[in-house]
Amino acid sequence: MADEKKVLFSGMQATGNLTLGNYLGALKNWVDLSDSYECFYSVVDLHSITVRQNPAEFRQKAKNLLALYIAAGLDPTKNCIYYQSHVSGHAELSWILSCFTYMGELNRMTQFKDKSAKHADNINAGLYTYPVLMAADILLYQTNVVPVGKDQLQHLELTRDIAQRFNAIYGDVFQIPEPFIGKAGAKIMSLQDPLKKMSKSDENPNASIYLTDDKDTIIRKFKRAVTDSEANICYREEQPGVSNLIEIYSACTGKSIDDAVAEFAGKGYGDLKLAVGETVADMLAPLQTRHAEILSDKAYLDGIVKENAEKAQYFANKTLRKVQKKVGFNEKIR
Ligand code: ATP
Ligand code: LTN
Repeated sequence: MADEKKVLFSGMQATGNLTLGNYLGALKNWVDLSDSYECFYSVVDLHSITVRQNPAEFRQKAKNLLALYIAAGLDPTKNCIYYQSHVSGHAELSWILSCFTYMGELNRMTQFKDKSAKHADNINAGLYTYPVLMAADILLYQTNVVPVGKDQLQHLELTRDIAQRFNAIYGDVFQIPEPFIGKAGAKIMSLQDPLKKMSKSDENPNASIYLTDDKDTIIRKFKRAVTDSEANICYREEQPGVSNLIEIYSACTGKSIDDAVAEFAGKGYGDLKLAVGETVADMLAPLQTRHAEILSDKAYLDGIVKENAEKAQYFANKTLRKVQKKVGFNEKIR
């Protein structure tokens, strides 16, 4: 790439309202990293149809998500922000890579196991080959780093294995990507069951803080957060609920875990919950305002979508052509 910056790729699915977990575990890190890399941030809509979607709602959710990337602070003139479905190379490379992926590898993927248990009536082949499409997303742009939450590490390991396998046969075609896990907020837990990760598909709305929740809702949800009966604010495995609140506080304020714990020494759980609630609400307020502004400006958003899809397509095609040639497809006559 022109300025020799390293390449960063990441994506999120538009399958529901984004949660504080998505923000602290992914989006916030994306913004922090965006100046240092050549960045591609995709709304991975191809991945989303592994679960049934209502078309009209899905279209709107994907648009909301794309606007949220921008509202969170990603400059769409510097970062390539686009819909995965607008760049055909993702699906094309995915097919090729699926021929270099073993069933045994896919059988081990925990996300597949979780999602098949959740959607037992629709265990489709796309759900199964989902990690191969993810590998294609990453390898298509010669990505160096992939910022994700801890839950995606297994998919990234598989991506590296596929890339190394392909390179061992055909030479150095793919860059081998590294995961990037943020220091704070790598795994935000459910407010109702602190042993489970906060997830946008959780049926209990009190379990998650949505990025669109207003201040009252946020404070109410934190007040109801499940803690324990120790009545002592500590950050330790035996107190997962309280530790999660501390983790959230630390990720939002930038304070270390130790400083956060020290700040609440001698205080009660009620004080902690209120402080965390207010901090989160204040952090989200400007993002919510900006999000509404972006969504109301159709011409602006359409321009971004078009320009960035073209940019992504250009880089994607470079890798795709090389791969097609390496595996032995005849060249297209142009
Ligand atoms: P779903 O409930 O639909 O599976 P999800 O909320 O788990 O969704 P994803 O779309 O799978 O979210 O993930 C988007 C990004 O957010 C990924 O990088 C993922 O690692 C990160 N992420 C998701 N949940 C959390 C969490 N609780 N804590 C930290 N990071 C998270
Ligand atoms: N599988 C991821 C979303 C995703 C992704 C990617 C993340 C699809 N393609 C490429 C990083 C890089 C998820 O469920 N969060």
